[in-house]
Amino acid sequence: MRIRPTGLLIVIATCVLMPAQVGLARTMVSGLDDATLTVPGGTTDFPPGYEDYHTYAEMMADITAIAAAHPDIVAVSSIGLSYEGREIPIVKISDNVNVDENEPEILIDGLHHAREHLATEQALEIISMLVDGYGTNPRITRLVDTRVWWIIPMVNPDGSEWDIHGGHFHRWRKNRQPNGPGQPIGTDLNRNYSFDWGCCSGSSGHPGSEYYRGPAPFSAPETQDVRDFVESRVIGGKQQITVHLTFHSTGEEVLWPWAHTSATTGEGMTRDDHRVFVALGTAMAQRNGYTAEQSDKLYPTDGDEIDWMFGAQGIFSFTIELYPKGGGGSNRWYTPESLIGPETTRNNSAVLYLASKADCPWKVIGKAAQYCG
Ligand code: 3K0
Ligand code: CA
Ligand code: ZN
Repeated sequence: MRIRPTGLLIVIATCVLMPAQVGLARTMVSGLDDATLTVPGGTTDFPPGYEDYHTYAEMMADITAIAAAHPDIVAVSSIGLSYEGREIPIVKISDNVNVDENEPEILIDGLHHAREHLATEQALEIISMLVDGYGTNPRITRLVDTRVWWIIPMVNPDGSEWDIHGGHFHRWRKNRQPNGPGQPIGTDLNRNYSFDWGCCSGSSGHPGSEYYRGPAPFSAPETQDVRDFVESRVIGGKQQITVHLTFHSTGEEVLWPWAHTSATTGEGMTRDDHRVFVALGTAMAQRNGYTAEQSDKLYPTDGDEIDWMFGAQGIFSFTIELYPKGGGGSNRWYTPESLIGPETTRNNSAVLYLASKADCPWKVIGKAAQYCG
């Protein structure tokens, strides 16, 4: 096996994840005052009845504890800071986890959108599934041994904390980056990626919009962090990550690129690539009971993550919209905590299926020999 240097990642020392974690972030960031680094309004938990959801601090404590209990297969590091200076952690799961082995890689992220808290729970459930199944479930053991899993449970920690401040929900979507004096706050992180940024009426140029794309591609620290991490996985000219899932809510959908156009080919997407997307997406939807379709069919978006993942990095990338199905009203993101378990474990089979294809996604259309030698 090829051994590589650790590269760009900074391993978070265990001390960062204790209650003093925000203190450590403070030492790493200049020019920020205490107010920007504490939870707004002194919030310590989710609103009443939703306490089973993970706050940023609880998420950090959980993944650190899991890594400490399973140091052979779990490592936590950071992809960088949010606008307000919070570390954005990434969990690596694989055998020989401290070695950069030459194994197919799968990337999973959650919570681009602040109020979609179930997405963080989904990422944490996948971590638990892998760790609990390792050594007991043969399929999971094999998929940990032969893959590298990268999991970013909370891309938008500032937004998540803001959404729960003051003991009630705020239906917040964007990050918490200011847009200048007198302007509304925040960028829609899922409109801020550079691939065909702002091309196609799938985002807004107005800071007041929920879908504000930001003043420039990758103007948000959080999307920069995701970009820099993914680019750091290009080794010897080859992107090591082959498949990617980003979790959102709501709608119960499995969505693939393109998101900005109804075209099924072009801009680097071949007919075979499209067939791979349809095959993988349909197979995942059979496993979780969701609807499978091209992202654009839901509504066109531009500057979104999956278009960049495939268009710029060649990664087979899907948006999964979690429970509930369509409709659901203006509080549809706030799924009762009793459903966290059933509605996240529901996706385990789809996730394992995708990981099983990470060695050569084209094998699902019978073209492994042609594309993967
Ligand atoms: O790839 C996509 O189609 C993203 C869909 C996503 C979005 O960014 O508009 N839907 S959400 O905002 O309701 N989670
Ligand atoms: Ca490994
Ligand atoms: Zn979303």
